[in-house]
Amino acid sequence: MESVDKLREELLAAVEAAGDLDALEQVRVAALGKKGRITDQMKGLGALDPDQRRATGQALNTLKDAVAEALDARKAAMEGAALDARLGEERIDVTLPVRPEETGRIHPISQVIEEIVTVLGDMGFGIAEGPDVEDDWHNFTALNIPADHPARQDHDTFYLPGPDGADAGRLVLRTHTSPVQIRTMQAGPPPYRVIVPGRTYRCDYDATHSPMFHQVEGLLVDEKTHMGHLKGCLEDFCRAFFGIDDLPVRFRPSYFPFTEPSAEVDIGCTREGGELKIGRGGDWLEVLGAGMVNPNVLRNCGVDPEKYQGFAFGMGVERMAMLKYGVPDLRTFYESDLRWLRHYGFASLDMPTLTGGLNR
Ligand code: 2U9
Repeated sequence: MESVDKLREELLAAVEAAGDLDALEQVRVAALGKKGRITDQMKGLGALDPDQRRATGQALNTLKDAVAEALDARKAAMEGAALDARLGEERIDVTLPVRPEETGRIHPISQVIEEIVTVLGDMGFGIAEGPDVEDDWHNFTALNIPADHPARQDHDTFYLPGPDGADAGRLVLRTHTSPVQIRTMQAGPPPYRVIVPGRTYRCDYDATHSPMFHQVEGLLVDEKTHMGHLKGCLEDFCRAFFGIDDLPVRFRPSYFPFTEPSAEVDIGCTREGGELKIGRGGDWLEVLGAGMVNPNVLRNCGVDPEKYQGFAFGMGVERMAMLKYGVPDLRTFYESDLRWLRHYGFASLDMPTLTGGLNR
């Protein structure tokens, strides 16, 4: 048998002398492995007399623990030093600006919906959504649109064939988002303050019309709501959306079956040498339709028009985007031309906020 003290001295010295993790592992195997020196000594215990066996056994166990502990400590020190060295070498310069990347662009339609919703959401409107495929009652009848109204005619509206191909019971691709306001009113009692962004469908196609387009409509119904509320709301909206504090806004009488009185909303602009400029100036540009909700519409939804009044408005998202960002042809919104999107699109982190500005 070797002297336990000598063995301790040698093994601890070997642990200290190990220069790297591989060398340390070799020391561990040579001391504690199956054929290691401590294991060897343990195997020899059987040849000793009982008193010696107990004493040497205890001493070897203590030695084993001490060597294992020294190995662990040395390993932790080596790993700590390696980590310190790496951290010293691999320092990241967080002051470097991000590299420009091809990360894709936000489509102007998404951006403008987000901008409209940001302004109106801040005024207290909530967002409502509904189906693109509607029934005749929600899309037309409830909105006080008469049976012989041109909008109902086949050449303006996409109809889906009814049961057995009949006209009766046929469904329709909604021609406006207004059926969502009808559904909102049917779902519970007033007051209502909702805006409805969404896709709409009309059988039309040229530089300013597409068979699928987007609208944002708004509805507010409460007791004592009047035209002054409508005017203030839309004046504020136009000024915030176009980012012009003193933008002239005017209300011009119009007609819609679902509102009475009705108005078209114009903003001030100039047209010089064919170039449109929104802001000051003696010319006008139509941006919205609006009015006080027709009492028949309220009644159709179970709302008492003697007690409640409301205002409503609607706008075409493509038109708002074309005016604000100077897009000349509506059809380009749907061509998926990447060069166009790089030009007219928005960076993904440039989402609109009222404090940061709507179009940074
Ligand atoms: C309910 C009651 C009234 C929504 C309104 C307009 C006027 C309007 C057009 C703008 C451009 C459609 O995209 S566009 O062609 N919209 O002129 N929309 S009032 O009136 C409603 C809606 C729902 C229950």
